[in-house]
Amino acid sequence: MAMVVMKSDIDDLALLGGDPAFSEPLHVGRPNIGDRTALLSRINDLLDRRWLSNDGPFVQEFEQRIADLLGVKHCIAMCNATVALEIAIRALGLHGEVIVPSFTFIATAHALQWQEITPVFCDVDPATHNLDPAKVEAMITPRTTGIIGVHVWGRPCAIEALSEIAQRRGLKLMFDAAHAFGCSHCGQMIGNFGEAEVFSFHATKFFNTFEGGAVTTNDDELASRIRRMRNFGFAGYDEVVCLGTNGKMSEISAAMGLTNLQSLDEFIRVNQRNYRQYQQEINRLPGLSLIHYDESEKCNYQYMAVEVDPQMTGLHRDVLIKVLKAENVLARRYFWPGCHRMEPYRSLFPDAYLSLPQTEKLAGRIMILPTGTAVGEPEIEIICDILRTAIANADGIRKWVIA
Ligand code: T4K
Repeated sequence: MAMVVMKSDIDDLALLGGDPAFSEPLHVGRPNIGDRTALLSRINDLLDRRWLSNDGPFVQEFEQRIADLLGVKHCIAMCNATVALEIAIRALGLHGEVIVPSFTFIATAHALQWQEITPVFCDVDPATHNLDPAKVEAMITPRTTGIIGVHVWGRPCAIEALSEIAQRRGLKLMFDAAHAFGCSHCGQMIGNFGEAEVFSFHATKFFNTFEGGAVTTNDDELASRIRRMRNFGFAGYDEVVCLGTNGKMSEISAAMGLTNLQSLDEFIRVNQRNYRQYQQEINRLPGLSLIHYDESEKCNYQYMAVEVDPQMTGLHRDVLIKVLKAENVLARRYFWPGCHRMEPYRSLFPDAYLSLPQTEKLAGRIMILPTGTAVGEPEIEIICDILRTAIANADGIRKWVIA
């Protein structure tokens, strides 16, 4: 990655006419890619076998490896996490209303609405960015059948509190664990909680299978139902026993997954190193705070989520994102503006924001900075210099942005 000057003066900033710090864009979701030779050899194998999909040997091996890694009885690999969510939701028999956070990727809500189940948006705890269990109970109505917690940034939800509510109120509980592959809670791997958990192995996740996802569960009967639903409802060659869809993972995705599993520890090590560097640098900057990862648990450190307090920085999060973009640093605003402010939910529930004050605040303050194997020490140092220079010159930048 070619770079130019360090940023120390307001005139150095590209937004104000300086040269961009990076000659090529620095992305948040740059894929981690493991051993190419191993991947190409697996691709040769699958081509030689002429077995490209439909529960092939790589998919079976991949599922077994994931189940072993997570210590869970069943892993059902899927084409992506959105379809995996849809299938898990249907297999659990959810209907009517389901409580979800609005502070999540749109797929969590869409997976419900797609099957005409109403997502009821519940506010999050500002300390964890996850569903606030104290607010969940008030959202339950006679139509509620379940709760979907999301382990946002890979930090586990309030699992015990949500389980207690679900049990007491006779609701199903599942988790969108799209961010939480490789993370643990109280020493047990995410993948074991609720009735089922759903992972994403999309290209932008620290562990990817190009596109992909999985449902994990310790429930034998639920696992069989999900397997059948993933394959059109087939129970044998000619026998269809239920409604199903096509959620299958392809062999080439499983080949990528098996290859990337070999580098999993390395990907996590790099993310952790980046996290520690960001932590040191960001926490010295007034008004910026990097989320805290519990290093006593297993953690993938994949999202460098920074909360911007505009009162202290003198700059709104969106202005900082503009400053970074001019330097070719493509920070992201996950999950702005919140699902409730996106269609169809904005039109369906125009007043939802009234019960989502923490979601609204967070969605306006979080920015995600680049990490992963495409980012190293020098890049992080420059990104933090840009932020430092911008905050130190907040007045000048504000005048420039307003002009
Ligand atoms: N639940 C939750 C909580 C989720 O966060 C997600 C997905 C899901 C469910 C559904 O999972 P999947 O059905 O996708 O398996 C990205 C990802 O597409 C999405 O998977 C992810 N969450 C979400 C948080 O981020 P976008 O719209 O930001 O993607 P995009 O195309 O803007 O890419 C992000 C950055 O990565 C860009 O700067 C470009 C870069 N990039 C992207 C790809 C695909 C690369 O450098 N190389 C690439 O191959 O959603």
